[in-house]
Amino acid sequence: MAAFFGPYSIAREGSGTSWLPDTTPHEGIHGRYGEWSTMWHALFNLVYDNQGGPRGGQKTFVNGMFMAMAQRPLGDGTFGVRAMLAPDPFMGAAGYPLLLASGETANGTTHLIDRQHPHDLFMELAATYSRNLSAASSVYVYAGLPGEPALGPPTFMHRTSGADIPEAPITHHWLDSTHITFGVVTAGLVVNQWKIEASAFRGREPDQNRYDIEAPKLDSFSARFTWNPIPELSTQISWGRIHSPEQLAPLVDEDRITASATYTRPLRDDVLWSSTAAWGRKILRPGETLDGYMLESSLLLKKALTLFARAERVAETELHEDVPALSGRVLMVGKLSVGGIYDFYRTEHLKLGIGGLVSRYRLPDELKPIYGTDPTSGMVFGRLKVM
Ligand SMILES: [Cu+2]
Repeated sequence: MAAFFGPYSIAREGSGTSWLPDTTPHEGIHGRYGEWSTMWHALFNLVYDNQGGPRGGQKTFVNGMFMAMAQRPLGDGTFGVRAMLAPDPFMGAAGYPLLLASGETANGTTHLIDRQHPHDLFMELAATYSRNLSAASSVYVYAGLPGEPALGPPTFMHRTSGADIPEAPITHHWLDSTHITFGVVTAGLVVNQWKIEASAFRGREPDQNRYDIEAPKLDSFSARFTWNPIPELSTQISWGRIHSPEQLAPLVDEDRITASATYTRPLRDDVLWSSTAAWGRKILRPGETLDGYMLESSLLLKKALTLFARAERVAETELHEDVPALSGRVLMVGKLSVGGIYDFYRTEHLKLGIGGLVSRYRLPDELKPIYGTDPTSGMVFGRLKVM
């Protein structure tokens, strides 16, 4: 299968139009039907989640994704279609307990706090066309309803460093939360190891109805510059002007700036190591400027054992908006998750595994009365991966 956006290996392509390092494993079940090449893959986690402390909770749920793509040559280029679906809506509108996560809503009237929202059933329905200009350059367009604009790093479930971690990052709304947007058009230019692209998209986050296709609008803009200087490394900086992202704060716009680097390196003898460092800044207009930082790393050993860790820090205002004495304060919170997965059944295209993770937190003194002085959380999960 060719790359969707230019004359390079498809291993480089992440979610939306994002890039990963060229050393990324390209996994999937491939087919060929006349001029069409197809590929699909899937990952589902059955998770028992227990978040600690007074703000915690328990839940058993399924998350993950199914992704299918097809492409064919057209003129001097490649035409492609892609679909990605999530089982998340079946967990219910309020998502799952996740301490220090914030963003979106379950009922249209209150924020989801200390919970991760479910993703929409349709995460991506997109069409692409790229045209090669030379042996090392191309132009392309991408349109999605929904889709992912050129803003932020590759989404957490599509980058090697984070794809095996069954919980969402608490930095999601600082970095890659625009990955499901109802209405996106992106145009870009690839030259050698460089890519520059711009998107127009709908700024409003998906609403609490997770099964529908929402009305498209192109009221927000972003631009991203990506550079893969060596096969093991992909870097990006991006900027977005997001119109009225939050249903519950419709008069607030957001500027977002992100920078990230992903390093994926095959080590000796069937060992792969992948890490991502990312920074995101939300500039609320009107409102505060809030930074988020994330560092995550996964080590894949002999295709049977995966070890992972993710450390994050975010400047938060939403977590304590219902505590009158703290309302309006910007407080820094931190989280560290460490875990692993053992795949006890493996064939060429299928893996069945069991895993677990533990999370610890760094809380400012002001938040200890509401979160407890030292909450600890954990997840145990079974995983089915088709790739
Ligand atoms: Cu998301």
